[in-house]
Amino acid sequence: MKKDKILVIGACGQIGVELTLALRKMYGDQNVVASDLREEHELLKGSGPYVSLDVMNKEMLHVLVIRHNITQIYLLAAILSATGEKNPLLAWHINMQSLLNVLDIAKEEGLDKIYWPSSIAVFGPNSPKADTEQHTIIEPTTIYGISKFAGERWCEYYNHRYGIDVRSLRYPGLISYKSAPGGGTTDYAVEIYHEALEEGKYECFLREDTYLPMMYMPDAIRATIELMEADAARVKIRSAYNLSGMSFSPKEISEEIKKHIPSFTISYEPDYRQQIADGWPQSIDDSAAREQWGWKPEYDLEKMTVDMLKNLKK
Ligand code: NAD
Ligand code: AKB
Repeated sequence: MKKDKILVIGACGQIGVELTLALRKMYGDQNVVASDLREEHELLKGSGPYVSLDVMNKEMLHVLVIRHNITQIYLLAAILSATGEKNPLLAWHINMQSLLNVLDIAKEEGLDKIYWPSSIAVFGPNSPKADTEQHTIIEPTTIYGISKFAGERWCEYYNHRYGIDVRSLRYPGLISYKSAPGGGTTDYAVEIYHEALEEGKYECFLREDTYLPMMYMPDAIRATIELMEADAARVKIRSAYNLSGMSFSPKEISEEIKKHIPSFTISYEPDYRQQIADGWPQSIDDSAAREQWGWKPEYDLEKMTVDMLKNLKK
């Protein structure tokens, strides 16, 4: 069992619940402190320490880090793309200030490692659409993407200037069944499984031909842990790594679901999220992650669909 003491901020969100449980398995239940604004998630209850925390309150965060002898922070609290467009100034404020609070405390307390996720949302309409490379045109047009891009620059700055061991991934849209997604453009790919089982039909807020990069949660959790466990010398990119799992459109995922639920039907009613999706890549080139720390995804659309439907039926 490892000696580190970890704080997960935003532990009750879509990624936070599963990441906290995975970290507790590796580091020991008592060595992973979960925290969030929300009430403790059902799946976390009884599995380890939980603290109610607003990451915007830097003083409270600092006290918590000292009191619990924290050595690593995973910062997952954020406002995602669709919610961000409804209140851009709030999204900017929360996404930036939370990161600055964490980076600055890491510097003051000499923390060992920081994890903060970026997103494919850093890319914009002028970026290449297919196999979008690590280093290419990055001109995000959503406030979420702008905040992620600025965050990447801050991470690299704190690494180069102060030697903070910050690591980051540009997650694609994440699909999972344990904890609900929170206000993203890729959320349709989670909702569709729930509605297929509960209603037998789904009205999609994106057009049928909207290809987006996606990833099943077990792959995302493994990628996060593999990046954080990698030798520091192998982590050459200190902004954020491109990460790829699979790419599909609403039509393709609906056809995959129909193989299991033949009566399932889908209809399309694109809304403001279509414009967000249209600005993002369709697929991602993650060769830097593969070459530098050995990343390899395990799930494709077919394998993920079998697992999602099996688990949601339970
Ligand atoms: P989420 O919205 O499901 O969870 C975020 C959690 O943060 C929530 O439980 C929320 O209550 C908490 N939170 C919000 N404000 C807070 C505050 N002030 N103090 C403390 N906690 C607060 O998000 P997620 O999908 O789990 O995403 C986690 C991170 O991963 C975010 O940075 C997000 O941008 C990034 N990301 C997610 C995806 C995805 O598809 N889920 C894709 C790319 C990047
Ligand atoms: C969103 O849709 O906002 C997120 C993301 C891709 O960052 N799922």
